[in-house]
Amino acid sequence: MNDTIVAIATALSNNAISIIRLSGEDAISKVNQIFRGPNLENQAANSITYGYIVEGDKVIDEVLVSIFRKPKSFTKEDVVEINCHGGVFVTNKILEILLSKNVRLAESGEFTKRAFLNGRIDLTQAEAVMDVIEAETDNSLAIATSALRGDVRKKIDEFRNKLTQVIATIEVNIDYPEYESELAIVNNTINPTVSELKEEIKDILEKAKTSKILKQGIPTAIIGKPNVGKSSLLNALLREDKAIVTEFAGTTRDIVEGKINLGGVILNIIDTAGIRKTKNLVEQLGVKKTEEILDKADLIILVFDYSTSLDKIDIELLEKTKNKTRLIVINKEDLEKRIDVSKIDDYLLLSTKKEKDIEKLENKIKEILQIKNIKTDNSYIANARVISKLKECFEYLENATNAVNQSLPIDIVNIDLMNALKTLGEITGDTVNENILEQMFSRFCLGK
Ligand SMILES: Nc1nc2c(ncn2[C@@H]2O[C@H](COP(=O)(O)OP(=O)(O)OP(=O)(O)O)[C@@H](O)[C@H]2O)c(=O)[nH]1
Ligand SMILES: [Mg+2]
Repeated sequence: MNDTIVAIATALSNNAISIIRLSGEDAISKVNQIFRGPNLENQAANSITYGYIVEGDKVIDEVLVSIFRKPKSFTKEDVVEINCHGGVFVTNKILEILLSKNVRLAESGEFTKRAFLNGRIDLTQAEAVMDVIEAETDNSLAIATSALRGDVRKKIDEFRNKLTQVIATIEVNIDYPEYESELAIVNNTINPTVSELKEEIKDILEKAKTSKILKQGIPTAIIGKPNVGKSSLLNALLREDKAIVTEFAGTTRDIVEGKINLGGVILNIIDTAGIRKTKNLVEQLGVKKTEEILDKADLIILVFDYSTSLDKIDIELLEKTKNKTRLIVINKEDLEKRIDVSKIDDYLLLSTKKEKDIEKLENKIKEILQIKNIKTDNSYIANARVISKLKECFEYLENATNAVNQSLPIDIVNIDLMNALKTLGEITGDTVNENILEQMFSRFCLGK
């Protein structure tokens, strides 16, 4: 039997309403002890009751109390939600009173963990709860809600069923070898199912890169020599004066970050210190950081100045970024031309001061990243843990194929298939160890 837990489910800042949530055997009776109004223990499931939270004779707040009775609740236990006024003080006060009644403060993610342990949702859905909360675009939200509704679970269950049937056939053969020949099992059962599963998993893994981009955004770095207008470019894209812009070279010393939403894809943009040979230590450190960022970025915006000629550093930067996904911008088009563009194949000439140019820049980025026609369906899976488990599963299936090709006995093939099946079970949480659960739910917010 689970003890009763409590947590504040809403953000702790002065708000219109806060929600304090309880789950467990005594959830209703504990709240009833500090409630003045109709007896909560007699209230129906899925009801809301008006009244007051009291401490002794003292009224603490006027509240609405929602009651969900097991098993029809988020955790499959009795759940109570107190809607109180959204002051930080009053919310904490009600929490304290409940704690003093021997209700335990919930750990991060404990409500969702209970929903999982009590079998209301599987691990992919539990993870999707977090993904919904963290979603920042329509696309990432669509992927997360699809997982929350159980689409990932259904897909994995489907894979597991197919694999289980194959394994069952093999095991029958091991017990009753006279029943069907090994060759027939390989041709009629193992080969068709394994290759079908591999195809489907491959499709998911191929889409995973896009899914990851949709979920996490694209790390993008603006680089170039000092004073070419990198910070101006960031500000123009953000439509906000976030980075400091001056006419002096070496203005940006530390990185400045911003996010933009381009057609449903988030670009996590970093403005960097201008790259030059310098004796100034602070600036040198900034430049070193820039090089690290260069490695991590998936899109580089390399900026040159239209009014100055290219020098050694510019050529070096062109060289350094040539194998990266990059966009070359030649800025300050409004000034007199001094740049020689013969060394640059593809670039966008613009001025950060012109809104029309910034729109052109956005379209060019979309073109480079091919983010025009992203349509998400339920084969998009963005969760890193699920993806890595699917990779593992694919490898076991690949081993099984190799074993078949080497004409190894089917009980050897079966070992790989069993491992593949176990990996799928880890995705949904049917075969999962306590450590993974701990790790996963500790990422959650309190009260979730
Ligand atoms: N004429 C003109 N000036 C620009 C344009 N874009 C930026 N500038 C000016 O160029 C100067 C440098 O701009 P910043 O954005 O600070 O350049 P930066 O590349 O971030 O420079 P550091 O941080 O020093 O590396 C400022 O005076 C800007 O106003 C442009 O399109 N045309
Ligand atoms: Mg700058």
